[in-house]
Amino acid sequence: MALREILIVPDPRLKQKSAPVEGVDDELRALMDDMLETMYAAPGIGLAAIQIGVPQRVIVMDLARQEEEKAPRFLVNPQILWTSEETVPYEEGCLSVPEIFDEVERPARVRIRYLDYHGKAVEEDAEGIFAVCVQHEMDHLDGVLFIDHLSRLKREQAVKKVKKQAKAA
Ligand code: K1U
Ligand code: ZN
Repeated sequence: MALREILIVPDPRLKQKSAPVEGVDDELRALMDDMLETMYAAPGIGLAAIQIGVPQRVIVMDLARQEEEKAPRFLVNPQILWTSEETVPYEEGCLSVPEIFDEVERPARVRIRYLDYHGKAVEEDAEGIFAVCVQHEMDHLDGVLFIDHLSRLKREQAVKKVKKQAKAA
């Protein structure tokens, strides 16, 4: 396993659309292992492959609390089959937009389909932080960041702040 570098805004690679994966093999599992290690180290609760510069439709997540046992999830070629009409606000963050947090409104519940770590097709319903995180990560696969859901002013301020942080580092 290896730690990978996380891309930071305004890196143009974060705006690209990721391609579907052909199948789940050992090479893809090695990528998912690297992504999980990178996400835990950050630390974060989710990571899309494009955030480490790999334009493939792959997501890792772990929503377990610190005191709980690790519960990694691997989502390959995820699709949203249904979204609730009800929406909920959640204060989101992103490892590619460090130290910026803001409220985004998204569907409260979604039904998703994906391939797991072993290539098995899974269909499940998500709600709460699982629904928020899966929608945030699936946005990454289409080149969309959570700040793209904010006003233009807030988005530009966020990118400016991240650039300033990078200069100071
Ligand atoms: O960059 C990412 O996509 C990961 C992002 C996921 C996310 C967070 C909040 C709402 C939606 C999606 C993060 O993990 S940001 C860091 C974070 O939320 C966190 C870090 C440590 C402990 C708990 C949370
Ligand atoms: Zn993100």
